[in-house]
Amino acid sequence: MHRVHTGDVRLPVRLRERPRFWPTFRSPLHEPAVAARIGRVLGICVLVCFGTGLLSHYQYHPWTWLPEPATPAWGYRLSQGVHVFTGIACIPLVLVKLWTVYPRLFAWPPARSVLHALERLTVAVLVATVLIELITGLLNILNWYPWPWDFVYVHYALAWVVAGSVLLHVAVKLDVIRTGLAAPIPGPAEAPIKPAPPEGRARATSGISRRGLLLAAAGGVGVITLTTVGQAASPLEPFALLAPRRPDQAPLDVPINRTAAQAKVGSLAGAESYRLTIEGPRSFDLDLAALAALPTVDEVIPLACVEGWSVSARWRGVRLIDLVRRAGGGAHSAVRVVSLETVGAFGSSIVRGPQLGHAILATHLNGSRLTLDHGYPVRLIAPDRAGVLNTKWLTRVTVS
Ligand SMILES: Nc1nc2c(c(=O)[nH]1)N[C@H]1C(S)=C(S)[C@@H](COP(=O)(O)O)O[C@H]1N2
Ligand SMILES: [Mo]
Repeated sequence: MHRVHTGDVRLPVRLRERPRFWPTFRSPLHEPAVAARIGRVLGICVLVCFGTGLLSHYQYHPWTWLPEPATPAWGYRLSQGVHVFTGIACIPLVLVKLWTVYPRLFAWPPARSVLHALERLTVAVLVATVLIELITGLLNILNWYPWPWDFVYVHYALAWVVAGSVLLHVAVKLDVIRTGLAAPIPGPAEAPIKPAPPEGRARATSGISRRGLLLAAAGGVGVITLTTVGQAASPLEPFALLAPRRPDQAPLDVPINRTAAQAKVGSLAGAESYRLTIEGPRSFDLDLAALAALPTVDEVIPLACVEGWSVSARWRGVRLIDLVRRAGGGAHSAVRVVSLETVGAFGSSIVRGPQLGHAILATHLNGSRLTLDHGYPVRLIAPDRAGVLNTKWLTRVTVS
């Protein structure tokens, strides 16, 4: 039989010919000029999202030799906000990008060589992991975890696979990307694309120009950003139609991540017999009256949740470092704050390094006594710190 040489394997001529039923695509919307332009913006969003995600992960699992910073107070708010909004912006971009390149799925022959087959496999991994990453991230924003595994762990591990696959993809496609970006896209005067005459079962798209498609992608990103960013940027709050938690609609202007009833701490936190125990070389207890008699500070510190909302708030309470000193510790101590809430991962957190000097055991929020849902009688708040680490309903502080 006659054979053609195609790199590292030889295909029989029979296989080289596209079967008659196989679809073909002729719309210029599927050209590399469009795919590369969307891909460039998408790639930047993915990398920024990856970098800010690493910063957040570092807060969760601090490297012991490098204590978390405390300044600027809004540092975590900014990096977390950028993470969530670049991630959300990726969703329309990925959909448009997949749409521009999906004809490649029907390339014939499906694989020209072993290397080509492997390359297609890496694209499949890239698409699958990006979609899982975006969907799990989005569901996390909606506070919905319809899976049995640990979100944080899977989201973090897959992020590395995504980052690696993106780099590999860019490396493999470098020539196509270069040519695509160099090819001009006609301006608004361009006539809508006429469908090419069908050949076999050819598919063609009509009605929208290449520039129109790029503008539509940009519009999609704009709309989704405008309707969500209000949960972190106050002037845009009225537009935050898609944001599940909006500071302007929350008690004391701070959204409640988890209520006292959900955490099953209501009766303990609200009890007259409440005591805060400080454990250290010189342990002591504070009841509500003793707590209220201590000197307080009043500071504006943002609260930034990994679920995408953040808000600046005024907190009043006792400096944690004052209690730590009284218990026999100091600025070098690692301090664990423990909640009345005993189930789940949010029951305690560690404060140390620069954050220890700035941390407040807050009893008041935005001028009012803390509500039960915000962590009454006392909760932690520290600057430049992940929201999840600002433990509510404290019962114990352990100095070591
Ligand atoms: N004990 C306890 N502390 C907690 C939580 C919790 O569920 N339980 N949620 C954390 C999270 S994820 C955030 S974002 C903040 C939210 O505080 P707020 O509900 O007062 O806004 O509290 C943190 N402290
Ligand atoms: Mo959170």
